Amino acid sequence: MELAELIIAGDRRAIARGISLVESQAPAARELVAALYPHAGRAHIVGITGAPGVGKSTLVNALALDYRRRGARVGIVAVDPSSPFSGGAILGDRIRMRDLAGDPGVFVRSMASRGNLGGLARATVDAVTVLDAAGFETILVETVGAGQAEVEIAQAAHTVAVVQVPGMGDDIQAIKAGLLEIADVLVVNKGDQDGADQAVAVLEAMLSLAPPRVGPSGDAWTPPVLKAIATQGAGIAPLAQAIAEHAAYLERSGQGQQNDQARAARELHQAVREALWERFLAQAGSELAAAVQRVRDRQIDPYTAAEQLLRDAEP
Ligand SMILES: Nc1nc2c(ncn2[C@@H]2O[C@H](COP(=O)(O)OP(=O)(O)OP(=O)(O)O)[C@@H](O)[C@H]2O)c(=O)[nH]1
Ligand SMILES: [Mg+2]
Repeated sequence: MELAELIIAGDRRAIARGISLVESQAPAARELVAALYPHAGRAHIVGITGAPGVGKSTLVNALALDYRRRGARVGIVAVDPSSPFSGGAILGDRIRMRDLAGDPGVFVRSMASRGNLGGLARATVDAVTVLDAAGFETILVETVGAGQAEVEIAQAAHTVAVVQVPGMGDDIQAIKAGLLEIADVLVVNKGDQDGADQAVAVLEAMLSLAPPRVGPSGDAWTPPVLKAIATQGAGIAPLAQAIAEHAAYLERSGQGQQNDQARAARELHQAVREALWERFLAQAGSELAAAVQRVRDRQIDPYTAAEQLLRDAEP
């Protein structure tokens, strides 16, 4: 059987090979994604994002156990843009996720950046496609922070949970504005530490200042702020519930369809940009390097140089 067929049939070794392939971004990865794409699109994709050490992996682990208790198959992708090598953080994730080891209804995979964040975002989206096509109903994607790659990854999720911890107190930089914007659900984890209720209050106050999020049907979504103690499994069922409510909101409000449309446009536009650039590079060759020198020496401005190169590269 072909790799794609094996993945669709849920073969674990094939899934692992498929993810390695998309991670390598080798030419064969495109063929695999092409074969899997029509079979994906059924999973609910949940992004779990937040600063290093806030407890994302512990939360993901607890959430996955909760989903498993209710019989759903769960795929997990942990993205670690900070570590270009397979470093300690990833090993840590693997160890913490040991509760799930050996469960055939769970598939856990860590992805490292190898120094190319754009490539990481794409590889992660493709890895999610592999898990989606393999029939995992819920896919949890753990990402750190709010850099460009994380925002891209978050945009690929249907529901984004942003994780914070107490102790941000009066500190106004409590949550980066960008993170608040992408949050569909907010979690104050480490609820066993001082200041958790205050952190919840601060986030709720910030949310009350944000414009209401109204879907096409006029139905609004207000991101809930939940408290959790991931290490004790506390607050996990309400988090799963909030994620399910957001999924239901996406469906009934038409917002989900609108997001899907925007996502499809973004992914296609990005693919066109990349394909055009690659084609241009293949044709421009040494002329591109020569043009860079002329721009550097101010013999020509970048815009005119670009026009000339594009004209010359025309097929
Ligand atoms: N006190 C307390 N500690 C927690 C809680 N949740 C997680 N931790 C601890 O916080 C530390 C970091 O947890 P992780 O789950 O690895 O956090 P993370 O956000 O995935 O970390 P990175 O992936 O490295 O960004 C670990 O020592 C956890 O045991 C909690 O609810 N309360
Ligand atoms: Mg982690």
